Amino acid sequence: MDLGSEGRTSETIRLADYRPTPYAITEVRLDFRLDLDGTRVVAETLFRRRDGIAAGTPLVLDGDELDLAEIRLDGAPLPPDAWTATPQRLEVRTPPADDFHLTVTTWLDPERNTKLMGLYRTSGNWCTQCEAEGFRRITYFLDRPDVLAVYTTRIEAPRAAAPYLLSNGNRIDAGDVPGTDRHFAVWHDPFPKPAYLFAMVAGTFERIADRFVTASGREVALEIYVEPGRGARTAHAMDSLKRSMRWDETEYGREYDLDVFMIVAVDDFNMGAMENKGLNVFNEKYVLADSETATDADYAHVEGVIAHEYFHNWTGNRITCRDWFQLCLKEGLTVFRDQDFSGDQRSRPVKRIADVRLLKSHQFPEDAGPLAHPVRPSTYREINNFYTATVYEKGAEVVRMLKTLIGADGFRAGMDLYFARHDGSAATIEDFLACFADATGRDLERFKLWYTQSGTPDVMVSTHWDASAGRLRLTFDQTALPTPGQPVKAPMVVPIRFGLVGPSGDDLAWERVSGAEVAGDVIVLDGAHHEVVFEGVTARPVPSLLRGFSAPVRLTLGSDTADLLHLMSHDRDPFNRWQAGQALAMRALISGTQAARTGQTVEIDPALASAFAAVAADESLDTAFRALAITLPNDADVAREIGTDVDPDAIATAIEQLRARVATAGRATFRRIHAEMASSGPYRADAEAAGRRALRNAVLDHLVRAGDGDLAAQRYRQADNMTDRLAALTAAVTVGLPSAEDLLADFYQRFAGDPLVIDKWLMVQATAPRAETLDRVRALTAHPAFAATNPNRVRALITTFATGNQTQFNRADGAGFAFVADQVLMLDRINPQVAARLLSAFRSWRALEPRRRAYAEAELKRIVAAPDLSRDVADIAGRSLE
Ligand code: 0A1
Ligand code: ZN
Repeated sequence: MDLGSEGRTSETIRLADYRPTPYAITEVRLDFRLDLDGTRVVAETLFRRRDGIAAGTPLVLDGDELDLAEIRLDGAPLPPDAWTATPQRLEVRTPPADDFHLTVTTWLDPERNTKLMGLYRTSGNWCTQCEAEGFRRITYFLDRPDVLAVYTTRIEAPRAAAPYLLSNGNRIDAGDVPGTDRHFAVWHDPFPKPAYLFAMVAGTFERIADRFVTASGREVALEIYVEPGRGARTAHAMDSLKRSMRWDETEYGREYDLDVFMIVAVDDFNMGAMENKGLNVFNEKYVLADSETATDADYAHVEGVIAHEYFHNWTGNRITCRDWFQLCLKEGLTVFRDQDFSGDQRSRPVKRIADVRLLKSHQFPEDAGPLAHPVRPSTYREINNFYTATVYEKGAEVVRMLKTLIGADGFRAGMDLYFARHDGSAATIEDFLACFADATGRDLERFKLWYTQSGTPDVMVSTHWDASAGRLRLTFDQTALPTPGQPVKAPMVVPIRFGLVGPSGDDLAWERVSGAEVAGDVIVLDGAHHEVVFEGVTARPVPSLLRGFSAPVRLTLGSDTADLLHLMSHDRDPFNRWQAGQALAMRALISGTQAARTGQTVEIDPALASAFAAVAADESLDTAFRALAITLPNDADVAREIGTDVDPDAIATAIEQLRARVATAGRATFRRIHAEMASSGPYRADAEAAGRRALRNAVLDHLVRAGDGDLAAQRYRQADNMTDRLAALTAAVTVGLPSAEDLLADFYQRFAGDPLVIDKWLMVQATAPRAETLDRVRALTAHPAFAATNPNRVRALITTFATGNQTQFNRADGAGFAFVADQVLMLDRINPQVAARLLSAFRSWRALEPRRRAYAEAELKRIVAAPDLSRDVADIAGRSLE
């Protein structure tokens, strides 16, 4: 059995078992000697016994697949009986009573490291990834976030293979190694950090340099490193970085703290990007953008991820997490900050709608299925499996609710206190909440349930209007279904932002309100049942509740169609205007699905069909908002809403019918808008131009379905940017137009050799809702553009098929599940993280109708029974079946 410093077996790790390490590490000196056939690492670590720990207590260090060459203590070789080592663990039996140095030499083979954790090679360059537990694949260490040390890193490599040698902090030395073709660089990071924030990169890059002057007048060098030839595509990333740096100064008073801030873009990366101190490593997908190769959505993602990683410098790096259970402390908070930043850069409501769509499509199903876990979990088997929508997106919603409850000033005061109290240390959720409680005097004990209780609360609302008394009664009932390990739920604190919309569309006033805490335009529910009574309301109100999606709950409202139509055209809260349209469409889709299962067709209210055209034409609204408002719920949205006994084919039929109605009812309007939104003049990337493209492409989608198929091919051929080209291609392939094959072939030819763009080509094919798609996806796994070793390629083709193609992944014959399960088992040998993420596509299997459910279960059981599974895949498969 292998016990590392956390007492880890392959069993469950528990928050309740947290103990500090017996030894602290104050300093680390790393020496990387990179060669084409292998790497030698010498790590010299200074240990200090913590107060209260008995002298002679064994020192146990974590390792992972390590090859130990040598070990020395205070410079001298250690006798064989003084230590034991396996690839997973190093123990020094009786360390000295006083501070001591341990010098460990390991051999690494980055070329063969397909897990992309620790030191690996990508496009011929060397690169590290240490979060969460990758540092232990470089050397034996106390590899946990509460062990903070100061790092000095020397890198030596052949000059020709690695002209650039980078690590955290500031560069303090560099030069040639005399008499060789090698050179070196030495980096020193003065800020103590946990090992997961360590990074080292060496290789051949194109470097783009700029500068930033901080609010206090310090000059910071900004450097972006990309594959040679790609430098011209970094302008948007650099601009986003500068705007992020300024924003953190103005909004939070946080300045950057080193002399240089570097971003390196790599092709092989398990996630989006990584916030290593001073040396962010990015999946190149979130750095490179130009009009020919990136869509407007890609531009927004680059901006958001650059901001996210930069903001981690304070929320994550300067203040880090005590243990991995506290992951949301850095992630939820940093997502909240990047969302807020992006909201400031372009339309805030449009950004909010996009964030809520992401939350509902990724987090809600997670919270409703076997993989549900609290924002702060209390147990885990494999931490890599907890970089989830719950920790990130729901974690951000919790911070947003906190701000709603205590107000903007209280929130800023709490954040200031958080930075003042915890800078330079590793904190917990309790520490974080205490700052807001102390800064505002508000008791947050009950609010903390959002961190510890999983599942999405259901809030049912019923409305009673007494016209003669001018009284409105809103009855709220809060419940939550059981989730794994949590059979019984307590009521949460739910802030409901609201307005009472009057007949003319304006918000009505009231004289008195009782039944719950109401502060400004927020009702705070904190019990299972509330009757909130408004008195002195002068006209019949239509309640607009959960404005801006003020809490991550499922709100069920008894409103009738007329009320929703009223909100759809009048609510002054744009989020709820959008939401009202979606709710109306959803009702039609749910009855349409029921009808499709019994072979009937359902009548769709003509008022509903034409309401979409009316919003599309409403020029008082932002174009990007109009585009979202006419985009109907997709099949995953409907499946989630139905929740049990789901038949994806019936849902697809209902969606087809509603789309056809909306498209037919709106055709004249959509054609007019399509013409009006055509751009004159050259391409522009700004929000206004992007909004026009979004609206034009949203109406294109409707028109293509209403018979204007030729428009797709025409738009594809005329396109002078990727947003338009991809929208036209997607419409053609999704609808199955005769031109689709030609357009696909053209797209491939234009962009062959540009893997990020070819990913889009793979994605479009993987999402086509047709029976042939599975064979096509299978064939594409043998295409030269595909590589199972590259996470972006796998995600573009296979993960997109499993998560973005409801009818074909969930095929009634089970073939979609079988294919994905085969891929999971194959990928598990290469990269367990990627395999485990793909496997989580099965998370909603219990919601399916019985036949599909049986097929999915059989595949999960086949995976569980397979030999030599990684901990990552075994954990997801096991929990999926629990
Ligand atoms: N902290 C990063 C996410 C991240 C997590 C694990 C990784 O290793 C494979 C890489 C990145 C973020 O939130 O951006
Ligand atoms: Zn993050």
